[in-house]
Amino acid sequence: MPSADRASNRPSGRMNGGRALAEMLRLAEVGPMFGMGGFQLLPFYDALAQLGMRHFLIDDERCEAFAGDAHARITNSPVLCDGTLGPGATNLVTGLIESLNAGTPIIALAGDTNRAHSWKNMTQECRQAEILRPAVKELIRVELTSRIPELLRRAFAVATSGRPGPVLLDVPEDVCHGEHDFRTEDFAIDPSTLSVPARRIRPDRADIARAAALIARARRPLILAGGGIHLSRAYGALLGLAEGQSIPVAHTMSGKGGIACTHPLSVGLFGRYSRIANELIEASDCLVVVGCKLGEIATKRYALPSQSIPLIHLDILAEEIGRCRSAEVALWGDAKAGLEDLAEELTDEKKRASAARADYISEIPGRMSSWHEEAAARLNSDERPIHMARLCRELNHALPANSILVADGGFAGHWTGLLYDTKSVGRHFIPDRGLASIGYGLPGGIGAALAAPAAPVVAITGDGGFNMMLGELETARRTGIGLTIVVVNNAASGYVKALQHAMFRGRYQSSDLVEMDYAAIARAMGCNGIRVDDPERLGAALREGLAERTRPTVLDIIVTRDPARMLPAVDNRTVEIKQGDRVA
Ligand SMILES: Cc1ncc(C[n+]2csc(CCOP(=O)(O)OP(=O)(O)O)c2C)c(N)n1
Ligand SMILES: [Mg+2]
Repeated sequence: MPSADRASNRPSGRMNGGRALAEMLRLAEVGPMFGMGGFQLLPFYDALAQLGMRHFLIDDERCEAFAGDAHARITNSPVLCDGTLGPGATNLVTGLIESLNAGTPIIALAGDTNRAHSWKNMTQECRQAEILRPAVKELIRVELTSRIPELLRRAFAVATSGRPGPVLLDVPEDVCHGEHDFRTEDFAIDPSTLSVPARRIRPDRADIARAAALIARARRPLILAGGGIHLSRAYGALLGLAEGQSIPVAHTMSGKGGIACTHPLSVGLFGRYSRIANELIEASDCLVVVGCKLGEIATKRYALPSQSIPLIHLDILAEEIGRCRSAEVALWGDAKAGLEDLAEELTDEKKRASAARADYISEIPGRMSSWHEEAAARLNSDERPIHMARLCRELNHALPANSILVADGGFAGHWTGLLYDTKSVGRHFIPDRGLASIGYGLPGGIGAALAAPAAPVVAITGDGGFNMMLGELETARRTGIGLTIVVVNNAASGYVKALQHAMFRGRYQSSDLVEMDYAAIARAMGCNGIRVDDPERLGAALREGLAERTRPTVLDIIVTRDPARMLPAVDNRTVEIKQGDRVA
């Protein structure tokens, strides 16, 4: 909505706090909202009904935060999640921390006690503001009905600026139910704060010049791209620098899709799991890290990259630079702006760089095909139960370029992080690497399917993660989305079982699950359900799921139960793991 229309559309007059909240969200054009009601926020629900706004009941508040997180990652605009006093608010914690760590813009609402009675053992009362405060970028307690528009405006500004994140408005019952005479001016909204990035800041010019000089001198520069590329929508700028200067690009799990995995300059995932990227990092003489925190997984527990390799670190949060690895040049700024400035500074180098780095660039296809040859037996395996690598290969074949794969926190995420290829730039792979909770897959898939109704959306989850969230199949069905849920059924908390196999000589404790028929469960819940134990049937089953546009399909995939073969890319029997080591 252009600002003029927004201004003429503003309400005025006497209304309650819930209505004021809804009116502001209407003007902000937030996408679908997710929540579960309770008494405190009911005026808000009533206003949504009167205004005809889209709001989805979710069966567990943790899931609404996950669904909202995936939705916001696709649209780069904040999503609203609401929870009632006490358990509703505390259930939001896990999902909000995912968004906080991943930099996803979210506006959360929590109902709180009526201040006339608080701290007198009111039902469901707890110290929720203190519990939620470290889970969000900012917690705003709303003390006056009259200040609702102003504080929601503030929430958008915080959620979408700098490193984005979740902002929670804690709204006491009497503030939500209370009334105020509002003026039209009260409902002003700054359109630039309604999507990420709200504002762009450019790195210092002198730092850009130093970084460009370092890149120009390098024979084997390499870009390490993180999730910040998506938040900054830096796709064109990344490709411009990579192609213009002949620099390959490796990515973290969250950074997958910064350039298409199928692009000749993409060298795939780096860090804990890698095809050829880690060896290229070790052989590099200049690393350009963009929108990436260089945390545990990206650095193989801080073993990568070696200290001797000069590193340029571009990040929107100045204090992230140098946290895990010192940087030769610190570029504080927006990823897109910084990459554009680097490319501009290096314009005169283009010709020389492409000639000087021709041999370097031509190594990549050779290295990739050696990796493919080595991995072929796994990727093409026709064993039963199904090999995880074969499942990833079938996903690569069946999913079109515009599809979105949401990956759960268990093995599913690691396997697909390593082996799944996005065929175009953008958020086509969504893993919950902020907090790496299991259970994100199904609700994340719901959020993604609502955000991109025209795109085929697949959520891949472990059976443990799916068990956690089974109730949300009801939500998925009610919303009428054509989501395909791939359940990696290994009848185990596989990650735990694999580590117990590798580190504790197979003394398994609390890592087995009962074998379930998830396809039958799905059918009983009114969804499509297909059980697959033959790898030859994977492609057809995926295509059937993708063809369902109005109800979810659960593909129950029977995968290896051998704990020695559950870790991606590693056969545990050949890996010596010492106590204290982490391999996954
Ligand atoms: C909420 C939460 N609890 C525990 C963990 C630790 N964890 C990581 S993977 C995993 C196993 C999950 O089992 P499943 O979803 O079946 O995936 P699998 O590893 O078997 O593929 C666990 C328990 C976690 N990541 N999140
Ligand atoms: Mg499992």
